[in-house]
Amino acid sequence: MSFATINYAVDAGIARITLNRPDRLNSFNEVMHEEIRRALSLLEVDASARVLVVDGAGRAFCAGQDLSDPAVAIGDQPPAIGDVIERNYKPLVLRLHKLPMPTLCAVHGVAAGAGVSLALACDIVVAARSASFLQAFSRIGLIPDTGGTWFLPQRVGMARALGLALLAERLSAEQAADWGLIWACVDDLDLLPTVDRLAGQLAASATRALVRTREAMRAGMSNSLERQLDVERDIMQELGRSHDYQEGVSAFMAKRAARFRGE
Ligand code: T3D
Repeated sequence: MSFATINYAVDAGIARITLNRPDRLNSFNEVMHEEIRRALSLLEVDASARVLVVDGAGRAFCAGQDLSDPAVAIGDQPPAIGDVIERNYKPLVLRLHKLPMPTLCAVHGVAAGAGVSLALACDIVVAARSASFLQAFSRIGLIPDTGGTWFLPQRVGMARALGLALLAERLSAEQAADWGLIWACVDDLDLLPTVDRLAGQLAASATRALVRTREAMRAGMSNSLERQLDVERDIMQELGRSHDYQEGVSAFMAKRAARFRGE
């Protein structure tokens, strides 16, 4: 299947969605949203895919919403931005959150607006040292969307989340890693090799255990300790019956590398 605004490929268990509108800094327009939806539909039923990598072509990761797109452009009538969110951004975040595989985002150049939120919707974010994160929303009279008001306070705490959102100053990749917004900041030349290495590691891991870990941690953000212990018990019960648990323990006992199937 061919795409005009993204690249999508699956190779050796690693699926990759590359935002590909470099002349507009990979900002989202309607076509790109529609193509990402199509790529996710392929991915959701692709049993060979064990990890998703999201990255961007050109000099930036993603500049958020394409402000010149007719769907949001300023005209005689005010745009129905809530409809755009409902149609495009909300399903994007929810589908990424529910993918049956871990997700990894590589950020280079600038990530702005919904571009930051897209990155934060992924499980692991690695950024090049020269990258930056910009909560551009308040500059145009909007609020952090695409989950921004959920991700930011959870990752960096309310004081920093509010500072980032209200002041709309660029946050360097190094500071983002120091604050816990992202997993790691690496030298620019190391970004691709690092992401490839991590993607390979995740693709060879016990996929269901990774996905259940993510689910459990999210549930733990709103559960009581007692309820969370129940969640953990139930997931452990399920995983204890999996091939990958048997394989992991057998490999450990035999002092060999595990060959997980990811089922
Ligand atoms: O209606 C709604 O908005 C609903 C959805 C909201 C979700 C959101 O994401 S809201 C936030 C939208 N994004 C922004 O406000 C960011 C706008 N862009 C910028 O502030 C800057 O471009 C950057 C800080 C990201 C990068 O700056 P710089 O100096 O590196 O690049 P540049 O020269 O500004 O941009 C390069 C080109 O990309 C330029 O076009 P040109 O002059 O070469 O023809 C610029 O207009 C274009 N571009 C960058 N971002 C966007 C964009 N075009 C349309 N929409 C953009 N978001």
